[in-house]
Amino acid sequence: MTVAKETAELLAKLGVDKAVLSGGDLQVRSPVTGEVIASLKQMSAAEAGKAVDAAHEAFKAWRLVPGPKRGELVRLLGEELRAHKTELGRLVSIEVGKIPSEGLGEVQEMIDICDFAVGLSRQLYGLTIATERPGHRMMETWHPLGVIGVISAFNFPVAVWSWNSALALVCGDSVVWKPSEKTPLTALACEAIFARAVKRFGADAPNDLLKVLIGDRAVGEVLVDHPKVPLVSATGSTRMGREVGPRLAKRFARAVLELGGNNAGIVTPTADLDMALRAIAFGAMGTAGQRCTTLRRLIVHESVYDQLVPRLKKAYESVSVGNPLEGKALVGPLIDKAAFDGMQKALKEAEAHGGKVTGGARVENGHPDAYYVHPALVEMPSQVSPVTEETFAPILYVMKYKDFDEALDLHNAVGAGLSSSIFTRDIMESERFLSAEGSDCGIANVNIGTSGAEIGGAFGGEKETGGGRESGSDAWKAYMRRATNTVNYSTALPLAQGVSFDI
Ligand code: UN1
Repeated sequence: MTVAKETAELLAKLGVDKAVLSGGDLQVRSPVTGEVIASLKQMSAAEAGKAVDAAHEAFKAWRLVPGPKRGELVRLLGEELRAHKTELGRLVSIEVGKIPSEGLGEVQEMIDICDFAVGLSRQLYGLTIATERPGHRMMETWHPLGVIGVISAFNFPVAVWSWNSALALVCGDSVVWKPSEKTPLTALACEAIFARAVKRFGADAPNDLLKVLIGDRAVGEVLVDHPKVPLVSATGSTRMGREVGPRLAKRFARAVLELGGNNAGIVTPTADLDMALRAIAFGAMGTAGQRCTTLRRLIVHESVYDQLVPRLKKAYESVSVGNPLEGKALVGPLIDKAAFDGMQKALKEAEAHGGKVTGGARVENGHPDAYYVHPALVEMPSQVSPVTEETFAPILYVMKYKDFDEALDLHNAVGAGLSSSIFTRDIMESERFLSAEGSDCGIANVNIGTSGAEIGGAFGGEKETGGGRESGSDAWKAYMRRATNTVNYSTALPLAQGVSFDI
């Protein structure tokens, strides 16, 4: 069966109307074979604006539904995702090229955040605060915010939507989603799955709680500039964030930006090298290097360099690269030719700066429009460009260090600040890495890799990663507005700070 045919069958099972899959000019390709698997119609900017207006009407009704009841809708969404995990996971593999366990893992991440949000729906707590005035009570209340704009990237085409939407929905918000142009089919599948949850939920769910915008940059811009969208959560490159951030700031809208990562691991003299090797291999080569949390830099103590790096090179040389749908390879394709070209350019530049490259060549598989590569390990004499930049491909730059302060300096000396890790059995090193003078990233790990975070923690990073936090912990607060309330239940009117104003 061709990939296109399998895609059509999966979409039918997931409940996507066949009619929307052809007749448009947005060609969707599977990176697995490079073949076109659908041609979608794109929305105009005017249609996108109407979608936001409709979602705003939905918000006005949804904000009045009690939080725990809103949680019930997300519970149903989690049930629908469980029921369709196999099909949706497979569709992720087809549209993004992920190996089966990673396609399914992405859907599991959606189910997990739904469970989290259901619990959260009964825990949207505000504080009661001591007031300085007698006969008064002060408290804070969290209210729904409005239409939440979600702009997502190709590499986690459905999980990132779910992190934002599960929280937004229990917080009383509606969602307008602009998926990557490279992965609109998984978005249409999520829309159909969500529609089923809404149907089961019944009449208390307004229409238009979720709108999906299929189109290019122009429809994304509608979300960014629309006065009825008080928060845009955008995942993508730092370049994209530099455009989106100031536009949102201009109209005082909130931004949750989850941008590039240039994540490093430090391997210290006391590291368990077997464990480090496995963690590095998954972190750097998994998902073909196309996670924002992918391990891109390895900073290795000179005393263990010659034990670790030759073993790593062997792992790079022997890793299986190939068709993820056949289920044996560990590394699937890059998303497209541009990703392949970007990788080759970075490798050339690294060589020009004295880098020694292992791997990096294209793997032919009989599909001229599919781009499979051997992951590349590059031993670098120093941390210069392209090491300092994020190249969205499986390249791991390896560098040596002598003393721990130098390792920390190297670690923090890049623009991005998403994820980080240290491999050590020395508690002082581990604690320093996690301390105020240690890793400057939003995620800092010990004896595990940089990627594969669980949904329970807040996800995001500092500096050029954009500063946003999604998913667990108290990330929900970005999706609500806080009101501080003071109630006077006395018969007097004392003013705060001892001010008197007797008329
Ligand atoms: C991303 O690449 O945009 O931590 C998200 C991880 C995944 C999410 C990655 N849970 O690798």
